[in-house]
Amino acid sequence: MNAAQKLAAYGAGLVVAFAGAYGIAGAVVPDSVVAGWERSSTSSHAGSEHQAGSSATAADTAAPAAAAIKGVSLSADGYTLGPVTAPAVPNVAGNVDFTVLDRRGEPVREFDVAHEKQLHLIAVRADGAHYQHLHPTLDAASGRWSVPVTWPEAGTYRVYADFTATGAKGSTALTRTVQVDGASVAQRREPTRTAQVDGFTATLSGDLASGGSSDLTVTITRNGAPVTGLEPYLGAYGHLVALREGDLAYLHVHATGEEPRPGATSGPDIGFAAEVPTVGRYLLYLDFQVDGVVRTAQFVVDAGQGRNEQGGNAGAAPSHGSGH
Ligand SMILES: [Cu+2]
Repeated sequence: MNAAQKLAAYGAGLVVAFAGAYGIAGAVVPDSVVAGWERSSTSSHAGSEHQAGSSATAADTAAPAAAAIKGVSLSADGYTLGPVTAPAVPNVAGNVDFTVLDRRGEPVREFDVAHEKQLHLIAVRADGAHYQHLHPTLDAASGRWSVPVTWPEAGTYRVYADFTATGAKGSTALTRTVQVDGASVAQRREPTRTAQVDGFTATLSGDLASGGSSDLTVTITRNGAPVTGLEPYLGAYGHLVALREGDLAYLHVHATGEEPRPGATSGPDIGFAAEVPTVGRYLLYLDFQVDGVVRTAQFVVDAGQGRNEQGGNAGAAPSHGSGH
């Protein structure tokens, strides 16, 4: 087939190509992975099963991966994040207010609970500083979400609404920018795998690789001693958000392992399965809870090229343990 014929056949060819991929690669691409592609979900709960079969071509795997990139648009999956009102200057308490609109422009009023909340709101300055993870409340009558916020410094902030509308096939992450007036100096982001927060030290181990699932472990210590009192937070012992430096694409990564039982504790390790779409630098934010207080540790990690993107197999499916 020459280039022109390929172009002409491209639209129909997509369907055929996927059907072919299922047929040829059915033995090496688990149904759960296909279902994941169809949901365009970045959830990593099934991460251990994500591996590209050696018989699948790069094109077969590249298209679903590209479709899974979230949090770079104010509109996706038939939903739109309406205008966001927020304090316009730093150090003034106010509210972040917004609605999620459906295809007809009507406010969405019904949401499913995911990770214990109907909607997760992430706010971070464009340089990766001043991360906040908030849980707005919904006015069910109007569909308006609201949560108190104070911006610590001026700058351009990105806010992400991560939600599953009732009836939707999966979760959606929409984003807008919020401008906070005043002078500001951007922080430079260099790779770091150790974070100090409130006397806790969080250390990240494991490597990020593009195109597949990467196992990461965060170890929490306090004064050099392992912390074994990690408490469940949002249905896990840790809550990890990854943003891709450059476009701040949003990757919501959750802890691996069983959902903790209420009252159970864990530590000092928290395991994650992370999927990053490309090589490059990623900003990681880990929320963890000890003694009822949620703290955030920040890491900066450079992702290398995944083995499955070099034509080989992604490797054996890792077995995921939860925190120990
Ligand atoms: Cu949340």
